[in-house]
Amino acid sequence: MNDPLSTADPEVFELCRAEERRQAEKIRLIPSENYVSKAVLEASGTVFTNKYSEGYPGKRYYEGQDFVDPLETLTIDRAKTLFGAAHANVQPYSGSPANLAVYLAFLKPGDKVMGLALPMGGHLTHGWNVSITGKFFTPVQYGVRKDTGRLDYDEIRDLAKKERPALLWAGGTAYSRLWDFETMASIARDVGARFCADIAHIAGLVAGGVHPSPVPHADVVTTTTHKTLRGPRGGMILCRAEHAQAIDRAVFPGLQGGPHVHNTAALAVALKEAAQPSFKEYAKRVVANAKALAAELMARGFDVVSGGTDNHLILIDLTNKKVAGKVAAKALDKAGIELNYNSVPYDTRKPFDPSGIRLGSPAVSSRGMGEAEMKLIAAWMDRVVADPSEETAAKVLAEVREVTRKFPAPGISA
Ligand code: DSN
Repeated sequence: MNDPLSTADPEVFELCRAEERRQAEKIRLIPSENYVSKAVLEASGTVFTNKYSEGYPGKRYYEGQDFVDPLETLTIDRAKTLFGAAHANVQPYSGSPANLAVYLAFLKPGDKVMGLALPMGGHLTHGWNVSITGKFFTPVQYGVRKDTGRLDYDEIRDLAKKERPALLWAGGTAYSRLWDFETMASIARDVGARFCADIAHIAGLVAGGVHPSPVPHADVVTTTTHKTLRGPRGGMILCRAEHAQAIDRAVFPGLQGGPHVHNTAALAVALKEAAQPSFKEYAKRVVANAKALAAELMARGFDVVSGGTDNHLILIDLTNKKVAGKVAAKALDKAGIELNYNSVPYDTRKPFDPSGIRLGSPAVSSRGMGEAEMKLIAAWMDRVVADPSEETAAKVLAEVREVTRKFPAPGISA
């Protein structure tokens, strides 16, 4: 029972080592991914994984919470301070369960929910039809404008007035512009809806002060903890004091059993890191890098949706390049550049074979890459998209390796 992993299970050990090498060698551009610090990794691999802690600090259903209670309380306090929130629940297993807790807290089955449509850059759990949230509730979906690729708040207001949803979502997974949370809150107020901002993608930018915060405006704010926030896999809910009890009851016992306490430990560490001045610098670098990369790509004729980015994310329609998103993503992966194929607004192709690719700067910025490297990345992408052959991919891969060697990946000693 005390053998190290390399002896106890060489097969799994080797897969872990190989994944470490892969993450160190690649240019990782999937905008929802990052590198956590060594300290966050260490905290997530602790004996807290052995502990059951159903309930909340001071009110548990199992004994032995001597160190879990202070840990969860510390994590809650750090989350509240970092985001200026009245209440925090740090138990959701991830973003989707956090969002489901919002439904359970405020809605009855069949109630109307309004969110940004998935193909327009939204998230499954904001009422998309294949999700439980689109099946058990009545979805109304808004989009982005075809001519600008941006939200039109007047259109959203008109739709909300017509449909009168019980819950209005802001937030998405492929929207590269700032959210006007104040206006979204006023729309919700006008129609008597609860307003929830899902900041999974931009939580680190909000914490770092480079994206406006929804906390003063929203009833509830949900997030994952592992994207720009650079914490462990998990979710978190922030809310007004008046909603604290409803949210806590929805998470436990409404949806979940025991929290994953080892992840709570890692989240506490990540929240401490995100409160440091260096994290503000990181958040600024993320946005500066995304803007630089988008500008370089546009200069090379790439059709960046909405004409640029305000955050960490870039969505590209490859129709003018005459390459499908999946073909480009697979060729780029062979070239050591990892991103994902993605639908673009008003896509005429299917979601599993769409017209676009989605990329972003959180992980490369964590490695300390800057605008010079963004120029290189744009040039490599241009070469591979122009010629998605094995030969070009191999040539680019050799150059990618040269550069990744100079920027050690956080948390990885290999
Ligand atoms: N899977 C996440 C993303 O990549 O954006 C959203 O849940």
